[in-house]
Order: sequence, then structure tokens, then C-alpha cells
Amino acid sequence: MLNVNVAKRQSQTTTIQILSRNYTVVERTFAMIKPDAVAARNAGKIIDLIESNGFTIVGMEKTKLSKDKAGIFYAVHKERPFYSELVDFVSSGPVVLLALEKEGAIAGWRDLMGATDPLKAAPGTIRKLFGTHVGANATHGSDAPETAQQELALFFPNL
Ligand code: ABT
Ligand code: MG
Repeated sequence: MLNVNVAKRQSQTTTIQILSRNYTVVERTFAMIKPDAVAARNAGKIIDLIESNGFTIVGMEKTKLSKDKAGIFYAVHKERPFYSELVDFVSSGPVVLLALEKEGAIAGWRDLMGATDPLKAAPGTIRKLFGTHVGANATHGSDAPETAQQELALFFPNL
């Protein structure tokens, strides 16, 4: 039987050992260009920023989320007062789903997006450039390795 040993999990990369050889797996994250940014025709500019900041796009799909799928995606916010608005918004129009790869992809993508509230986001960040308010903030990014894994499995089961 093939012995695969996950030797080291860091925030940036995972080292796996197969038949005594070490391989480095580059981190992946899940990103979404939300309905507000797609409707404003800013998807191309956001994809350009993703690539020019060194991310490799390993999966991409333009689609419209059903309310059911949006509800599953935002299930962590189920108890929050803004949950139903959030589900309505993210299923209101086409989105672009992305699987991104880079060393430190999860933190790196969140840095490039900027703060959740576009009014508080730093200059040059995607949410500052393309977001409108906290409920329409142009993009999503996974916030930790566990959520990245869950969200990638939900939207890119074959990756
Ligand atoms: P996401 O990438 O969309 O998950 O945003 P982020 O992780 O930066 O922020 P969180 B806290 O996860 O917000 C989820 C969505 O909820 C919206 N929101 C958040 C509100 O509408 N009102 C609020 O008071 C808070 C805290 C912002 C996020 N998405 N949108 N659209
Ligand atoms: Mg979040």
C-alpha cells in the first residue's frame, strides 16, 4: 500500500512525503466575485488583479447560485441578523467562482481584498476599489484552511 505521510502543515504550504520523497503542496483558497461586482462589469479588472498579484487560477466558473447553495455557503452566519439578506444578495445574480493557488493564498487573498467594510478598506484593495458597502463588498475569500477546504469542496468538488 502507498504510504502518504502529511509531514508538516504550515499556514503557507503543506509538505507531504510519498515513498520517502518530500513534495510541497502550494496553498489553495476559494474566492468569489460577488453579484455586485459582476453586475458592475468589474469581474475582468478583479481577475487581472488576482493574476498580477501572483495567484494562479486553478478553477473558474461563472454561475448563478441557487438560494439553497447560497444558504449552505453562508451557513456559518445562520444566527446573524443579516443572514437572509446575505443569502438573497449572493444568489441575486451571476457570480464568478475561483480556486486560487499561491504560497500563503488564504491570507494573501484576504489582504488583497481588504477589510470587509469597503469604507474601512485600505487604498488599492479590491473592496476599496470595487465595493460599495458592507453588504455588497465585491468579493469573498475563505478565512482559514478549514473553510478554504470546505468551500473548495462545495464549489469545485473535482479539483
Ligand atoms: P466574506 O468574504 O463575504 O465572508 O466577508 P468577510 O469574511 O470579510 O466578513 P464576514 B464577517 O464573514 O461577513 C460575511 C458577509 O456578511 C456581510 N456582513 C457582515 C453584513 O452584511 N453586515 C455585517 O454587520 C457583517 C459583520 C459582509 C459579508 N458579505 N457580503 N456581501
Ligand atoms: Mg467570511
